[in-house]
Amino acid sequence: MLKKVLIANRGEIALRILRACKEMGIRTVAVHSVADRELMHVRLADESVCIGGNSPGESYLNIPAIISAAEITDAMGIHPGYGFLSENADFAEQVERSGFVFIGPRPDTIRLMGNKVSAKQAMIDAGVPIVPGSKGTVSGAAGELLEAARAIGYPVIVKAASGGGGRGMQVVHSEGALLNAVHIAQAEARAAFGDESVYLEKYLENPRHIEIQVLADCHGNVVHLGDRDCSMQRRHQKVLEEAPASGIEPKARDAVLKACVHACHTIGYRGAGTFEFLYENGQFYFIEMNTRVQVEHPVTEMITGIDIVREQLRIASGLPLSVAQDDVALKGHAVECRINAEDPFSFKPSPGLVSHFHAPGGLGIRVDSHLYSGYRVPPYYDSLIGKVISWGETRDQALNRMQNALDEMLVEGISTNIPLHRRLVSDAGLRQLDYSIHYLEERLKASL
Ligand code: MV4
Repeated sequence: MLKKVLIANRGEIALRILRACKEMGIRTVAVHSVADRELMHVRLADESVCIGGNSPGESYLNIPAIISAAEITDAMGIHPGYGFLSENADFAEQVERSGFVFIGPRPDTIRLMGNKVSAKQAMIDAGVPIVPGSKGTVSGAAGELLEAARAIGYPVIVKAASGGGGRGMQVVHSEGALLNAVHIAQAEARAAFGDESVYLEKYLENPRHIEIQVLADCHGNVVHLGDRDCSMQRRHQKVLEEAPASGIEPKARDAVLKACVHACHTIGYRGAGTFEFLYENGQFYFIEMNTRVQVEHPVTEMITGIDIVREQLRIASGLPLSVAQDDVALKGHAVECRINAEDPFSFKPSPGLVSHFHAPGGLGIRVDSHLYSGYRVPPYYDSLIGKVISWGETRDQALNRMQNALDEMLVEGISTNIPLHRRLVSDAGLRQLDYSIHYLEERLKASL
């Protein structure tokens, strides 16, 4: 077992990783920026190292500083959390070359999935259903583009091969708009990722976003932990997630779960991973794979009883998964509300002093948050200040418990999106499963 782990992240996920390490008897090293000295996990870690200034580039994205911190503290493994360097193949490679264990997939797997075109090809080879689209990347040549789009059928979507998470996409409804959209997408992709390659897909108008959690060890064992529905989003930021996804065709779900497990075997996947799909008219269409622990992993933990971070630490230690597929039972329903320090109407970030914090509780309620009374939310990082997760025997019970939890929760001194969540969990469209990925933005326009 890894004896000492460096946590290369901040906020709630750093605390989440620290809790798993402590439970397993693994010593912890917190690395933090100047502004993050007062973070809860920094106080609780066995050792801490200030690795640089407040901008992410000076600290949480500063590869030499993080590896130096691992060297001086004699850490064995590095857990990247989510965001920051978690899906940076070069970081994973440098971690391993420096003699540490990267707690995640092999660097070449991260690279394979980081390029959305090679990820889709890997899924084709493994028999995972994908969104129909161009065969690989497309050049800017008019003839090739028009032919590819005509074969797919309009509307089409232009995506950056190095993109993901919704950046640099263009929807095209007719032939006349195609060339210009491709050129815009290429310019944006070059500016954002230093890689102008783009590809085309059939644009699905009203899908849901369903994702599948997997775990794979280095002994050839792979399990899936069921699915999640992450359709409730605004500007590509998830707001509320659930497990399991409701109202999915059982045959299509069984098939896609098996296909994901099979894909892990064919690519030799290692670690925790998430297959992202669009789901429309009873069909799953793969779009991307995430090679990290996700913000919404707790909803899966709540319905399986499996600690995903603990499994990551076991896998990185060379141990087998603690469960076989037959041991994985999905029980009840879980909902997660992401709590952000932001104005609930304008969505403007709201950093500052949390004068008072009171976490909700009760049966079936979990709070993953680094907040405490007197904590100052710094303005330099994303606005997630915690997650409230509820579990119930049924979806309605989970949502009712969430309603109570949100009513109890107090975060004073800053603005949060708790008022938005209180309206959302009682929203008729959400309760009746009558939504797509566009639902929340449409409801917000109608001032939910
Ligand atoms: C799509 C799509 C419709 N059709 N691809 C956005 C984020 C990136 N991961 C993929 N995204 C989309 N890809 C096809 N072929 C619609 C979206 C999309 C979306 C996907 C998931 C969750 C929220 C979304 C919001 C807007 C658009």
